[in-house]
Amino acid sequence: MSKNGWYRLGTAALLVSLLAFTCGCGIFSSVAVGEADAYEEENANLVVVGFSQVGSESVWRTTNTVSVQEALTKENGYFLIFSNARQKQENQIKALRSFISQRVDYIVFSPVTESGWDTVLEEAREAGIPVILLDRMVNVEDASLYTTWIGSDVEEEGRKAGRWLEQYLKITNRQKEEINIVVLQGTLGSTPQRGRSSGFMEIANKYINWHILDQRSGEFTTAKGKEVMEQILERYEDIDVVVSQNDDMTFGAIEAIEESGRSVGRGGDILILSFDAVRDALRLVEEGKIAVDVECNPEQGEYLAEVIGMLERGEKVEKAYVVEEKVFTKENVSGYMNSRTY
Ligand code: GYE
Repeated sequence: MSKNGWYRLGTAALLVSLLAFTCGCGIFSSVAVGEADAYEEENANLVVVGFSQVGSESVWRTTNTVSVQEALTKENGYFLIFSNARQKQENQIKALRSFISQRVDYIVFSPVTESGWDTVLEEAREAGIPVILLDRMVNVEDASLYTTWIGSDVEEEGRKAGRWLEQYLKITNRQKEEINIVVLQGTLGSTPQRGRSSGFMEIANKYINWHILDQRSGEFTTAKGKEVMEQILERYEDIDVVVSQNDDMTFGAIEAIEESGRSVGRGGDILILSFDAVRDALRLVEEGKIAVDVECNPEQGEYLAEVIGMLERGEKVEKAYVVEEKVFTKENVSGYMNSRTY
């Protein structure tokens, strides 16, 4: 449980007791019956979880998927039904309805965008199935339509990027300069796009010399990030800062910038501010190509298992669980390179 910190929930002891609870049944009590019956009995004791994931648009996302799959294993007492929505809300709604008709014990989902969930969540409630939101949020009239949410404070992530730029301009004596900024946004209407935008703007709005030249969506992917950055580079001669709302778009943006003959980095033409902090991006922080990378922790599987364990035991859960995150720059990144697994 030490990985990235978990400041509102649980202890290692809680996780250990969860494992003891979920592994203790079925398997050992089935010795006297036939093999098929034993199999049935073993599976009957599993907690059935339907998980609708956003897609596989980024390294962050695939790490998040693996984290859930590794936590909700049969050995740990779970039967996981996984569904990949390929970044489409209609696919997620279909997946949720299919989980409802299969009468799963829990629905877990990371909503691609925030709006449009009221009806299907009502259906889940009518079926008596608790819904756990992972990573992204929904915007619903009635908050009791979901049981709890586990994720990151993406608004604070946006502020962290803004504060870094504020400090950097201060120490390099550029506070009075006109600073031209472009924002590569993630999926429009998604929690990280909205939060990282508003958090960054909260800082940017304090400075009349920070100009947001343009904001466009690169949909959290490298290909789209590159395409959008190319268009922006053609349109604007003088860009000082690119705020790219995830590392995958950053990889594409850096390619586009370098192909246009401009350079990235503190001594270069354009400063890159990025989010997620996956290993390949941390390497670019080390090389100086990404000026700052605000961490977003995708390893939420253990926390999810812990929360389901609490619900299984009839314990009260909080409405929100937020994971702790760091900020990486050239100054501190080397200490973290070896332990980064994704
Ligand atoms: O930053 C991005 C991903 O929702 C926080 O989604 C997540 C974001 C993450 O595709 O890489």
